[in-house]
Amino acid sequence: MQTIAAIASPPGQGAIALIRLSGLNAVSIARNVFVPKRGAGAIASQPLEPRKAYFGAICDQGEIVDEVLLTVFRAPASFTGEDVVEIGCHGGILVSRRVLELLLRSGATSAPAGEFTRRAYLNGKLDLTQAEAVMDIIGAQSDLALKAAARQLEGRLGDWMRAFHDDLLDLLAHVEAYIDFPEEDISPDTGAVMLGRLREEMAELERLLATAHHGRILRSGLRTVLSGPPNAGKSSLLNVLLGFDRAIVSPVPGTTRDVLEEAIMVKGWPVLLVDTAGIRDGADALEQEGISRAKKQRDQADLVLHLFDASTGSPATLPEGGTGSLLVLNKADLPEHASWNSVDAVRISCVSQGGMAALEEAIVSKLQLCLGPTDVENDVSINARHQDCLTRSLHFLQAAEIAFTKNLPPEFVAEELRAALAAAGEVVGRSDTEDLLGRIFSTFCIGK
Ligand SMILES: Nc1nc2c(ncn2[C@@H]2O[C@H](COP(=O)(O)OP(=O)(O)OP(=O)(O)O)[C@@H](O)[C@H]2O)c(=O)[nH]1
Ligand SMILES: [Mg+2]
Repeated sequence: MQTIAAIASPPGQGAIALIRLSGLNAVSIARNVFVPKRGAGAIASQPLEPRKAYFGAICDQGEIVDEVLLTVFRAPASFTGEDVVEIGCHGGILVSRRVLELLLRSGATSAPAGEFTRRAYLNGKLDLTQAEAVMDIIGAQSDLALKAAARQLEGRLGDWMRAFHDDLLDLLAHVEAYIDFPEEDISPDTGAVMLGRLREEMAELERLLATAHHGRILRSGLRTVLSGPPNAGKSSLLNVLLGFDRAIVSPVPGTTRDVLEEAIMVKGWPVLLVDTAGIRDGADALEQEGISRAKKQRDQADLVLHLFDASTGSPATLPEGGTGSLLVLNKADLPEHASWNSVDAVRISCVSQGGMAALEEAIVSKLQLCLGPTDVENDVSINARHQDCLTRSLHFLQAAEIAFTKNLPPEFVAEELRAALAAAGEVVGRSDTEDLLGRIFSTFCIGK
């Protein structure tokens, strides 16, 4: 593997920039351009001790580029599991680029995106869920998303998956034993115990799969679609909640055509606001396209804010209430039309901004309803990739259950269990054949 180098801090100006090297030649490449000023490392023949910060200069053919702090981490005790050197230079765009260029000229190659974490995974420092958690931590937009990502980095999901994997492997080992010793029939008692265990595993998996919804809301926000007739004030509300003029607002009905999406925080919860075209009959072809997009968005929403202009009469039928629906009456600064008087709704005004706190409260309580009885402070929450692997795993377990209940030969059950293991193993990124062999021949007492 090549020794890689990259600027690890974000582009732009700051107090400090961090340049990172990883690979077999990381230390020798760094030594080519680094001249320590003090301490043992200042003598060229003496190695740089790991985990010690050295003050010195990065030099280009004798000319100082910048004064830096350099730290060496020796394999395998580093983030990537390889030799790693971190160089903290001054946080200028040009200076950090110059340091990187020097390292590349001295033999490092430029690291592709995610390469440091990929190497950490390949070297067994992280499992796949932890590698993903690194990205989640960097991308976290809310306290809760950050907490969930930190739990995942800690290995909570990985631990869960390993326990699940081991239980399933045990079950498979038992089934395999009956394949290897066909003269021993599975007794009805043993069969019932095994089926019971299989069902327990399925229930566990279903519980974990149920956190996908929760995980999606934490990662990308509660998908909240602003829907309603033209001129109700949907785009105005988007702008008020965002705090700046994002969408065009006008008294002409049918102003919004395209779907606009913006992420906001509502009392610490991530919400993805979606502004859509006003829905009405008799629109021209262009507006019709907007309306059909608006309806599609409404169908995909976690929460629909049904917005109406309270100064005009209410429609003959009001949208149905429920977990994913909230009735909002706008323009409360104007006299309310009598037809709304007995209607239970959140009343707001985008002009006076009255009622916004109540609206935020209502959105958060809907969000909590949407999440269901999960413990957001403690539960793991899976992402879309995990959901895909685990859904496939569950399908194979269901097939195994059918094979079991139909008394099919154990080969059929084993086949499905193996497929379920492989699919679940993709979550943390492990291969199973070796594991299974180890399990059967060491811990499982097959020679009885
Ligand atoms: N008095 C009053 N007028 C408002 C309020 N909110 C919006 N308006 C006005 O209502 C008109 C329509 O507002 P928009 O936000 O463009 O309405 P919309 O629902 O996005 O309309 P379409 O994009 O056409 O579907 C504009 O003239 C706004 O200034 C409010 O709370 N009070
Ligand atoms: Mg609009």
